Amino acid sequence: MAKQFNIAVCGSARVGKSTLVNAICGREVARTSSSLCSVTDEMKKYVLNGACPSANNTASSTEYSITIWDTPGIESWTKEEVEKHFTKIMLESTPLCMIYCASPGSFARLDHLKWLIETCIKSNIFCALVCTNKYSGGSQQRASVLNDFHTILSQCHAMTREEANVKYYGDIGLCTSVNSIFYEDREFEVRKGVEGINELIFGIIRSLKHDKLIAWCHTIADNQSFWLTMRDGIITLFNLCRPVVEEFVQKEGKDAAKFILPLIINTILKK
Ligand SMILES: Nc1nc2c(ncn2[C@@H]2O[C@H](COP(=O)(O)OP(=O)(O)O)[C@@H](O)[C@H]2O)c(=O)[nH]1
Ligand SMILES: [Mg+2]
Repeated sequence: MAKQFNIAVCGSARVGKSTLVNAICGREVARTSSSLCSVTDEMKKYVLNGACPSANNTASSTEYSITIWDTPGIESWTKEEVEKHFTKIMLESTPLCMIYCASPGSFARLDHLKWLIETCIKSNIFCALVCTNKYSGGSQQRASVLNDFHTILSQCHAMTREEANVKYYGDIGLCTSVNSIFYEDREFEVRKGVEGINELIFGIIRSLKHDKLIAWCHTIADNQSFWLTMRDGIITLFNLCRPVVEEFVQKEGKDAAKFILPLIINTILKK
């Protein structure tokens, strides 16, 4: 039987949740929409299936299945809606990570987000708060979203690190801003490339442990750009956390190592 993992993506309609999921996975997993009438009341699930060949190249492989839960395109997140949808996700699965998206100027209510984060902390679910489509509003609006994220996370845990535009709050969560696809504003002649995606993925890698880390690596396995760009950082990181990996291998047995090592080795060897 395949190992099952879940990731929850939350936030209002059209803030860029589906676009972010595709940018993280490095391929088109979720359908995005520019249409204003794209609002549906359905919970969407994207299932990534795959198998990881064993380290010694025998025929055996470990199968895995990762479900990404996309909350419905509701217009505004009332407390009841947030609780209803997230409780539904929690009943069906315990996500390894909750990715909350808000774009500059979008409707983001701190009290709702606080409930969501507190619920996640109780269940040991890592929270990544992302200011999506960062150039879609002014820099002040962007700063205000990031400031809200910082305020709410620092109420739960003091900030422990800030690096590459990512703020970390212990093993509870992080916050950052991204531009998931090319941005162009013809009127003001502004053009921006993809920004912050690799840093977000890397931030989550360095925050998760054990089987959650493995599942996250599988989620981003097809993201060539990430593995190529962040190669040096990944090598350093896995050297640094070697004791943890060794402890894990001892505890969980060789199967776990077979699961993660080919993935890391393959990506590190790629030029
Ligand atoms: N340039 C740019 N456009 C984005 C970004 N994120 C979302 N969009 C656009 O915003 C619209 C809504 O995005 P979508 O991912 O469907 O939002 P969702 O309803 O939250 O899933 C689409 O037209 C996307 O192309 C981004 O980071 N950069
Ligand atoms: Mg969507």
